[in-house]
Amino acid sequence: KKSAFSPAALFKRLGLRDVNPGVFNGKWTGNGKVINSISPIDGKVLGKVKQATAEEYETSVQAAVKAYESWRNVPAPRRGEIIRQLGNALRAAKKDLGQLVSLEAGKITAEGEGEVQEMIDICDFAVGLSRQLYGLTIASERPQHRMMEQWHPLGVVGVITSFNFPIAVWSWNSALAAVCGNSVIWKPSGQTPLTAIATTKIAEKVCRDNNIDPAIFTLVSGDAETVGNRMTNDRRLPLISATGSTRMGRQVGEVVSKRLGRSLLELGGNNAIIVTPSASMDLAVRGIVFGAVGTAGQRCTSTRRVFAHESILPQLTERLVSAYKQVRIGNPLESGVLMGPLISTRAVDAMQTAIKELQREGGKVLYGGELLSGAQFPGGRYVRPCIASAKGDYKIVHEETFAPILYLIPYNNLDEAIAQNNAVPQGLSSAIFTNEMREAEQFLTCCGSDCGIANVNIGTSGAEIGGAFGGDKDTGGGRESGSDSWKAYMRRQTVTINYSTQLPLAQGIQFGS
Ligand code: UN1
Repeated sequence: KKSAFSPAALFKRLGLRDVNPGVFNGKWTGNGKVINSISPIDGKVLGKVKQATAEEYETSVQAAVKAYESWRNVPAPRRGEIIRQLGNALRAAKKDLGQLVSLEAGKITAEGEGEVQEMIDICDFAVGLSRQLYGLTIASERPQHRMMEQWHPLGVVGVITSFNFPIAVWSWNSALAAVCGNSVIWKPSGQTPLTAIATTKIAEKVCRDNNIDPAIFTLVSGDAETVGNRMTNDRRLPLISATGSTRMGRQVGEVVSKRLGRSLLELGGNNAIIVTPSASMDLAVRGIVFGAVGTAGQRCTSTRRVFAHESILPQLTERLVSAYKQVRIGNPLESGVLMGPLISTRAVDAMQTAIKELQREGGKVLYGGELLSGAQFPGGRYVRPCIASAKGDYKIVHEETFAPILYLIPYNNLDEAIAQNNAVPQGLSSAIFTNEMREAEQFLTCCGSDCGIANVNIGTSGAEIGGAFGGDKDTGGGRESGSDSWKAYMRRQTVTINYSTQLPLAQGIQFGS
């Protein structure tokens, strides 16, 4: 009997094979190390990917530079048209690509498709943006002078992505970078190389249909040594946009800043929800469960800490435990399943270590946390999501464990809860559930949450693409996706034009006669 997630037909539709070249720079190549893409669903090999050699990295950068040099001359709205077509191609492939995300990253179907929807949304956003790359005009202090600023493309943008949003984060960067006139060189996660290949094939076809050099969307699969480090050190890449752990981001940031390049970092989160006595318990429970259990706790926006007012903590705990008991765990492609596997057995180990550490510090497991075994949980990556009681100052609570562990922490007054929200190194997402206008507003003041994302009566995860996405402190400071994040992919040029017959100097300086 064939297993429910036999990928053969899907692979064919997406142009994948058993062994796939993992480098695209106008041509598909890959003569480096061959890696396995392992499905976390059953721990079996989904397919093989031939990664880049050092020489192929070099050829790829050259191809991306060359593609940029003609792409930057294509008018921005015309670049938008290519991205509009990319959005439509993604619409057509939504189910297939979503399923591949499920196979390779272990997301449930709704979340796999949701990831593709984020790609479609950012394409739409970028199309509009392609006619709105506005600069300012500025009043000059000199007569018959005009000042303005204009935005030019940067060049080749390096994009490093993580397994948990294996393609959406590429699209946030690439759709914007492309309408801004840049080309992109992409190093995908070694855990999700097939989704990267399938996505690049879709982008390649759109380019070819339009006679655009497809190397504007260059792909270089490979490890840190062969590809990642070369990218961060490469002066031909003026911007490196990297998503992943704080440890990785610190390295990237250091190396890139040493050559005075720009980096756009989306690193760890340690996101908290504050639940006040006036909150709607129903909303809070739903927000917390989606934030903590969704994507098996492997979003950078996942809810990891809950600060509940001590008067409602017992009730909230009970509601959460009973909601957790309803969560169906299993093959993420099966309907009704809400939580799939963790990405790797290493992630399972990290979760177990964190739980032990928590207990050592005095915390208690209130529900779950264990590794699941048995025929319906093959591959050793399925866990029961964990609810634990904790204190805000435990060391482990200040760390981001990329797994479904939720720390429940009592608080007594809101100032203290906000202080604890802010007491961790990370600063990505945060939320308050309250029906008290004063509490909500306090949370949003300059003395409130210190995170890049602050929500009221919405959980910490599941942001729309229209806002700027990112956070401060150890989260890295980058903002990507919506709002004016496009400016990160362009260089600003201030222009002063003199249309008089004199040469007046600024600040009224007289220089000679
Ligand atoms: C990530 O986990 O790296 O806000 C990105 C969210 C998603 C994106 C998460 N839209 O949860």
